[in-house]
Amino acid sequence: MKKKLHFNSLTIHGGQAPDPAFGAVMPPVYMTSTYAQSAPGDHKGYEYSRTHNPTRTALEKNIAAIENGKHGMAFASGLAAMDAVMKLLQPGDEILATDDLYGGSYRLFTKIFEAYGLVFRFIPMRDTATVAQHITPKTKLFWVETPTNPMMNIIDLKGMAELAKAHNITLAVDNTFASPYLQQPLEFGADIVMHSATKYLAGHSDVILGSLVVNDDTLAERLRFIQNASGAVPSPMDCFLVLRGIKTLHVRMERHCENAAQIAAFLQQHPKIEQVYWPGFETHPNHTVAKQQMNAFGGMLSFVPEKSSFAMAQKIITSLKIFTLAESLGGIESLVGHPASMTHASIPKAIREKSGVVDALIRLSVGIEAVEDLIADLDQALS
Ligand code: P1T
Repeated sequence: MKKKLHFNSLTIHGGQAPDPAFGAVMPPVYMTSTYAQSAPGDHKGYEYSRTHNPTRTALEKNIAAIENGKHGMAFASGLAAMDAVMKLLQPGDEILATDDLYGGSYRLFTKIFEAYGLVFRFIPMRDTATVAQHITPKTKLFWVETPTNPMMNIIDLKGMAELAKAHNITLAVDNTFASPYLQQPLEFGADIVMHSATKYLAGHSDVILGSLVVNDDTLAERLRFIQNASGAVPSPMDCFLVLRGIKTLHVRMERHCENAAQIAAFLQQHPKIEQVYWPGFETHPNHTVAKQQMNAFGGMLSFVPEKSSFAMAQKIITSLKIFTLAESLGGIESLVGHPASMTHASIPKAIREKSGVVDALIRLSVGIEAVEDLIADLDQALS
């Protein structure tokens, strides 16, 4: 039996082999929509690029390898991947989703899929026992983000998987914030792991792409059917870019995590900061779970300035010089975001504030620049 490679080798070699045509070490970008057949149905495994494309196959195999799963699928965006998962369900089915999640996910669920009869309940998932209370015979899917966007809540993946199994519920985990470098949800018993590969997997803020990884053959077949039938697939060039990004995932993540830890500590002791949300703090409500299921604490953190002052939050955001004010996260460059007006604006104010997304909340995607420069930037903005 072949010995399984370590994660830091799988990012580079997982599912990859030199291209059979000329031995290209990187998978060529197969810019083709269709493939010649020598007789009807007689082809080399590829017929039409919505169904499959060799560059996409290379990426799909690689993503499956780094998530320690069997089947990988790539989509035109993270939301397109989620859209495919929702199409597994039937009208009347209930979905329990975490109450703190990406605003676009909330929008997809409530503004698109509710109209097709799916029923969503957004609940706090920090404590598995609370989740259990919301299960009904119609509950078919758990939608989990951990760490959550943007409050950095941690959800117990093993506990959720046990609960899901006991009630025959599918557990889907959005692993965007952690990346497979930090945690591999299938290992804890999740059924589906989803990524906005736009973020850490691609890592360079130059592409939009989504992915799903599953172990179950039947589930993979159903999702592949939806992928082809609905057609929200990425271009070969985008697949190439994400594949190239993944090859450095482990070294980037190491630095993202180191830098974020130092910035979290800096903000935590700063007199003008009221609260810092980062799962690496021992005082974080689910720090113990984070330590159990993650290899480190990630490159994301959120904070609120003193007195929860929106005016001060605005002043900090606009004073930053290295942190760029922009949507998205997970790229090599540091970004600052204002969830209430940007990534989470599609969640009604009263609902988003219940989960902590107040107007004064600031989110940081800590990049891999010299941490001294990042801390100096925050220091000058805060003064
Ligand atoms: O942007 P797209 O690739 O479609 O992915 C959507 C998505 C899904 N899940 C999570 C946890 C996400 O953070 C996102 C996208 N998020 C941002 C753009 C953001 O700035 O939070």
